[in-house]
Amino acid sequence: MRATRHHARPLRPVFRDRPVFRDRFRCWSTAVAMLGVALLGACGGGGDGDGEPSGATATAANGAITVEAVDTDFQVVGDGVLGTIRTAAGSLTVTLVQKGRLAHDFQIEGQSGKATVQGSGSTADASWELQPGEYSFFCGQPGHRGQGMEGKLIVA
Ligand SMILES: [Cu+2]
Repeated sequence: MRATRHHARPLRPVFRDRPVFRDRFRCWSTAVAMLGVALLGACGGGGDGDGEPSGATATAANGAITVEAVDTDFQVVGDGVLGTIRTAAGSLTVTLVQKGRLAHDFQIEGQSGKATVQGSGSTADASWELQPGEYSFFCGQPGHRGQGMEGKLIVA
């Protein structure tokens, strides 16, 4: 039975003498450091209020970002609930990856177009041309947004 998606990960390098594991650890620790920066960024706004989504902030690189759809959240690839996406004005392409069992989509409030995934492991993408501003992103499947499949999109 593989009922959970928990991965036990070592907290510190235990295979210092073995290059393969050392490299793997370095990669992993870089990811953790990046997530830490993202979390700091999410908290660094100075308490600007109630509308703040919980979860990590992820920045789209070169107008593209990959988002995982888990059944009750959007997540940053690798780990963590996605709360906020930051991107530069212009084109944004979101690749949605199905990591759950229910159908999911990714939409931006007030913008047409969406990426929809169905079967396990499927991917879909959609692109938008965005002016600077704050938007909301969400899953439009019935009930999903209310369960937490939403976040903020900051276009600067
Ligand atoms: Cu959904």
